[in-house]
Amino acid sequence: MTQPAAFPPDDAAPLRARVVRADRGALLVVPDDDLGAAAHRVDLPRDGLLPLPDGTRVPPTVGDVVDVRRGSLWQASAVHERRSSLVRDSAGRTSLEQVVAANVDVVLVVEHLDPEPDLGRVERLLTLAWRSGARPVVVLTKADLVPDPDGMAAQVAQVAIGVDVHAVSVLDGAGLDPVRALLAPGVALVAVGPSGAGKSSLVNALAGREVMATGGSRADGRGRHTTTHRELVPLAGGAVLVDTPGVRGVGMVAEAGALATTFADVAGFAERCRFADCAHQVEPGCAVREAVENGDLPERRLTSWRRLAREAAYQARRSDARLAAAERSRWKRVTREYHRGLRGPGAPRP
Ligand SMILES: Nc1nc2c(ncn2[C@@H]2O[C@H](COP(=O)(O)OP(=O)(O)OP(=O)(O)O)[C@@H](O)[C@H]2O)c(=O)[nH]1
Ligand SMILES: [Mg+2]
Ligand SMILES: [Zn+2]
Repeated sequence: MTQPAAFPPDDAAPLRARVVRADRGALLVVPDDDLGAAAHRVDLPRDGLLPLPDGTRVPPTVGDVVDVRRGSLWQASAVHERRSSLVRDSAGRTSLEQVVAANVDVVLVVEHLDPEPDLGRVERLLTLAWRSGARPVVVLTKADLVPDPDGMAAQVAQVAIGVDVHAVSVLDGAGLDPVRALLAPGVALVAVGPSGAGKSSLVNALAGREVMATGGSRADGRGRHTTTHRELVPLAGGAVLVDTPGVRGVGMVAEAGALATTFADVAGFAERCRFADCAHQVEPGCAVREAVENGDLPERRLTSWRRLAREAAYQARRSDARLAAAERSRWKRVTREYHRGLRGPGAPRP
């Protein structure tokens, strides 16, 4: 990749750059004040981590604002505070969470209308989106393949409380205008959803040109991921969008507030339960179960809430256990250093 002499400047002041793509040892970045510019490669420290303002070292992710300096090579040296981070559960070596995208304003929860939308998946992705600090918007794709896209959108809207739901087709352009209305200059979006939902097709429609490869027809309706890495794409009008590969299962990341926002209906009834810590199972005076019995709350909402709440609780325990282990090893180290200090700097080991 070519490196114009002016990028980054060859002096002490770091350049603010936006991460377009994060790979193991290197980043692709663009100048933060010119997101449509050609991307450049910068190296990462050997451990692949960069410090946040509070000193924590994290793997930089797509959408991050990083400081880039010129040494013998172009090097990323720090990550700026993230104003939002879309986090998913990960079985990663160094962390239980993966930041899918940082500094996004809008999370597009992309789900197909054909095959039928999976409401549980929409609820799960909405919860991740609410937790991120960005605003979720649901985009239902392939409206051209179903007879009543608006009726289906209305059904999905019932599980997407407080969220705009748009049925769109990239084939005939139906429904795209309200999505385009989100694309103000400087706005960053991320598209999440299952493989084959049409995320990359939507990105291309919004960009007005073929920026991402899209999948061919899939005889079995599943399997092959067309997009294989996350990437920040400049759209028409100065907005940017992170396209992501569809993921089969997205684990929950514990966060009660986000769950209560996604399930504002359940949370509303729960305020009237007799016990503040009611699990809406067998407790007497449970207003949530009563609402289900009266038909005021669809039963699948309660089932769905239970499933995600259980998962979030499991996650919380897992991350507590990990924190406790980290704390123990920190104390071991501190104690060791303390004893070493008592022996004096040059003292021989016993
Ligand atoms: N009929 C119809 N087909 C669509 C529409 N949007 C996408 N498709 C088709 O759906 C298939 C999958 O589209 P992609 O955009 O590659 O899906 P994706 O979500 O990016 O998938 P991954 O990259 O694997 O996560 C392709 O064959 C598209 O042509 C639409 O609005 N209408
Ligand atoms: Mg794709
Ligand atoms: Zn209850």
